Amino acid sequence: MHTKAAMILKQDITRISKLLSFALRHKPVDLNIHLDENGWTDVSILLQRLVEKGENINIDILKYVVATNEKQRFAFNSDETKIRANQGHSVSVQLEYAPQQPPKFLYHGTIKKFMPFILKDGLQKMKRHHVHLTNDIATATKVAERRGKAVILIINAGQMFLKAHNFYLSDNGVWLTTAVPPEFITRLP
Ligand code: HQG
Repeated sequence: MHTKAAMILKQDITRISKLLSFALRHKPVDLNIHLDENGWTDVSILLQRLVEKGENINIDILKYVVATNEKQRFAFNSDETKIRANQGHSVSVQLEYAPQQPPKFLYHGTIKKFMPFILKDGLQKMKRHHVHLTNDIATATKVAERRGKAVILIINAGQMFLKAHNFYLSDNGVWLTTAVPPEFITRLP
């Protein structure tokens, strides 16, 4: 299915994926595209803009980039005329994920220097729409290691849920919530 795209270099895929992440989550104006209120943008216009930017891209390559993205950061709509980022936005969009019951425990990876603030104020969404949580320690560790030595926090999501905190599961398996108060956080020894 992806044969036409098979010759594209890994570095090209990475660059296109980063361009997409940035435009679809943070700054659509950089690519001169428009996101609708649910974060979707028109695929043919997006392709045109990428070509104008000098990218050697077509629909097959775009599908390949989306399908092979290791964190499944992007999704097409059902007829593949629109594309959006699954999570991670700083621009205001309604992803419309339905609230759902989380596992008893979730994890968040951070670094030591943020700990005094996190213990005092809890986990905050900072520049994004939500706090990002995972159901496995390995992913939390990877997220933390973007910044330094990992500190892994265990989030008592079951208790939070009982106390009416909403949780959402993004299409690429990231658990999202608005904030995690300090009483639901313990540090993994
Ligand atoms: C920290 C990447 C001070 C928080 C990753 C984190 C993830 C606080 C940073 C996704 C705080 C925010 C999200 C508080 C939280 N005071 N610092 N009260 N509360 N923090 O990038 O979770 O590659 O917005 O611990 O893999 O690191 O973009 O969140 O260190 O899935 O797809 O503030 O981004 O995915 O950083 O990462 P971020 P995150 P993508």
